[in-house]
Amino acid sequence: MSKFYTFREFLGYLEGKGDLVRLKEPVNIDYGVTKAARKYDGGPAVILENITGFDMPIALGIFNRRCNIAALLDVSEDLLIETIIERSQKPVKPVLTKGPAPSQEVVIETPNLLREIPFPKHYERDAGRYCTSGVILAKDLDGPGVNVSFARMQICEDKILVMINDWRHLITMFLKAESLGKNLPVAIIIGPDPVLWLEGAMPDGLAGIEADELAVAGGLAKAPLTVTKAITSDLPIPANAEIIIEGEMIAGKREIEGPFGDYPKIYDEPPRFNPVIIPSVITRRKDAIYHNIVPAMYEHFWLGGVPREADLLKNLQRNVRCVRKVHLTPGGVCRFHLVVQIEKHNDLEPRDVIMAAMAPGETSRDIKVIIVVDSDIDPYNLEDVEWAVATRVQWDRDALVVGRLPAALDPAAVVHTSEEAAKRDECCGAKIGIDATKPLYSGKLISIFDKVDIPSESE
Ligand SMILES: Cc1cc2nc3c(=O)[nH]c(=O)nc-3n(C[C@H](O)[C@H](O)[C@H](O)COP(=O)(O)O)c2cc1C
Ligand SMILES: [Mn+2]
Repeated sequence: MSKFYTFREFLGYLEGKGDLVRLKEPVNIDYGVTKAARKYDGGPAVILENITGFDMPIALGIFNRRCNIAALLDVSEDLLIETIIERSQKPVKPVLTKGPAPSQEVVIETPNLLREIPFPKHYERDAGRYCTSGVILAKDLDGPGVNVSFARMQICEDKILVMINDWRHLITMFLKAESLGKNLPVAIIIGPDPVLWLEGAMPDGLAGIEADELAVAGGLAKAPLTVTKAITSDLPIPANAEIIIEGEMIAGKREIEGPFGDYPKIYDEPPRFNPVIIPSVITRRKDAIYHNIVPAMYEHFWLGGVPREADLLKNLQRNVRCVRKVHLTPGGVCRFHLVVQIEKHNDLEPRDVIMAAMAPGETSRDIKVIIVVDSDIDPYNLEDVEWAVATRVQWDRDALVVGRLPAALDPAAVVHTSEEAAKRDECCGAKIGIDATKPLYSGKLISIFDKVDIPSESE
């Protein structure tokens, strides 16, 4: 069995290997957290111990490095994506604790959210203070399973405005409850067992709407999550989380949310009429740590990108067997630019890969550029990928552009979407596929595509 980490155990693990710094100087809740995160972006995790006006520390950058996610699953980094695919298909049901739950040590009724928890304001034009690290638990009215998903939440004193895209399970569940005139009970989990974050970012292709996502998270850890009963609903909630906000998503209610500086490093600000959560109770550990994800930094990219790579690899390999590896590059904010490595048997396979990567799906929606490379190119080495593009592509033959496909949070697509469509939140954009593989006949001509080298006996 691999090691199972609670949130604070994982912080302890990072600290133990020198991958966590503690900062004691005062940090302002407005922009100060962003400033500190910038300094350590892509580096060690950080605990800000002194947030002005709050007793609670803030932890950030826990997934600053891709290898931290591999460490969480106790696998080597090169097996990370395959491991996520494999384990997501072997759920392990949570166990209900009979004893008191650490996540309910303190109970705060009718809370003032802005006073109780140090939610930061991250960027200049953000509409306010935001919760970026909470995963939202909800149950379909007819289904047994619990859904888990991330969504950005604009925090007001007594309510939460939550941005949920049209195609999420969470919104499907809410719309169903709403059509029956019912509110949807939810629990927002901050600082859960970190496998639950990974699960909360998992696309539909790995955890369908019928899945019990607490069990999928258990599958990732190869050990059950410990849960307890929520106070104001029958949702099972993680017993070892740092902070939990219980509440309801209110039927018939929408309010304008945003702008918000999001993962593409731009402000997302069409007028978004988003659902409203009214909190009933906050429960937390006595010495709770708030976990914050600063948008548009590495923790945000890896958390979004790694589960998406698993979704893509599974989907592409099902459709086109020559696919070996996939990489959503950090320069493309781990969403927009995809490199696919294949073992080519046939000159048309790259086109199949390109079409499969553009086919409808949660991950494909964001992808704008697909570069297909041969097995001698390392898809994680972007200089290598660029070299393949430089030496193997003829643009009139090897590029395939498809226009007017669904897109999300892409500013270049937004400006090309008609006003009428934008009103319906239908953003559409173009995608390009680039076949940067060698043609199969090349070996018969001369070895024109071979990389320069010296004889192996000279090494
Ligand atoms: C840090 C982070 C923030 C996210 N924010 C949002 C968001 O604000 N709105 C949204 O619809 N999806 C957001 N997502 C993506 C969804 O959480 C993710 O696709 C999830 O699989 C949706 O789950 P569901 O379909 O089960 O509801 C975010 C993902 C991450 C990793
Ligand atoms: Mn789901």
